[in-house]
Amino acid sequence: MTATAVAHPNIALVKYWGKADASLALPATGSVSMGLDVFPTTTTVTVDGGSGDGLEARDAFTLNGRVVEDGALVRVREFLDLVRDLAGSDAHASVVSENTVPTGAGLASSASGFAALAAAASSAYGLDLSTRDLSRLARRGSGSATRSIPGGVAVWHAGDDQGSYAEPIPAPPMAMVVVTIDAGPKPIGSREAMRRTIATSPFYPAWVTSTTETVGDMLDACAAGDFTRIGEITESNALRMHATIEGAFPPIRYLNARSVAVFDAVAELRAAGVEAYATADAGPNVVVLTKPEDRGAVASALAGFGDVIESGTGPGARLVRSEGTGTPDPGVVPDRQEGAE
Ligand code: 2P0
Repeated sequence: MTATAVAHPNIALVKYWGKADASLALPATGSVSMGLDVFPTTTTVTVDGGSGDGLEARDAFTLNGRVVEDGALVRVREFLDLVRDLAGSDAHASVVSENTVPTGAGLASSASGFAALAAAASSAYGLDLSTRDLSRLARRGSGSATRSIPGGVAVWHAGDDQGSYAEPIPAPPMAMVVVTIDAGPKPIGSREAMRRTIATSPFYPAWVTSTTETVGDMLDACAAGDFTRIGEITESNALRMHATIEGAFPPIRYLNARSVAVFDAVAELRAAGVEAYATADAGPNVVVLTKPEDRGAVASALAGFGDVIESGTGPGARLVRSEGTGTPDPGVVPDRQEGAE
């Protein structure tokens, strides 16, 4: 009853910022992302043979070789409770995770983390979920993890519990350049920052209305293979999200002077004829969307701003090992769209 899965982070081209239902992790709007092929998380879940009242309290979580005993362990246990409910099990588990994302730096470490945990835990508990149901399950761990299950360019649908999942969409070839300005923990986590934005930012209703329209525009641009339009929408939507967050009280500002300098440098690249568009999540780091043939030039141009990593479009979450679980041979997560729940 052991399974290992690998998942990658994703960067939203149209952002998720705000929940319609926190208990079911339903987003207020849809969102669209590109999965990365760097910063993988590898997670092994081993289900103990024993079971019984209270044993699930003994779930253990090791991250990058260190035993975790704080709020992150609580989140992992609550997620395992969901898996146990689906599997009809009360056995506890050990979770061992190697995460290469700079944790807490606003590069969505929870996306790859909960996507890998969803894939590994569901297999270790003997579930055989479709990609759609795996995406719905990952959503309950962390919203952005929903989009790391399919990988590639994906849309995460707003909707009810059944209808809120991510699926791949056709899109032109794309690459990203991640400019890590600061890999330290961010001052306020995105979950709390979302709550404060909803409660206090006067711009939030406009964010929800405009982003709902923007998702449609982005789907049209992706279907048309219009890279320029995809880039323009991406940068605009990121700045709208940050403006909305900055409108909270007390204010929250994730971008710093160096982040803004990267946005300026990207505008200069465009003026020089290189197609590049900047985005940023809940932290100061900037990610630049570009064409695959331009990624090297963009990375060189931005090398003075921080650590620069190039990424292509990455794969979906996949099982790499599965022993004694009764699930099919390890491989790519089954690409079925109909639910097994
Ligand atoms: C996104 N972010 O679309 C947006 C843009 C950050 C900025 O999803 O509360 O860790 O676990 O659902 O997924 C980060 O938020 O939040 C995020 P929860 P999550 O990628």
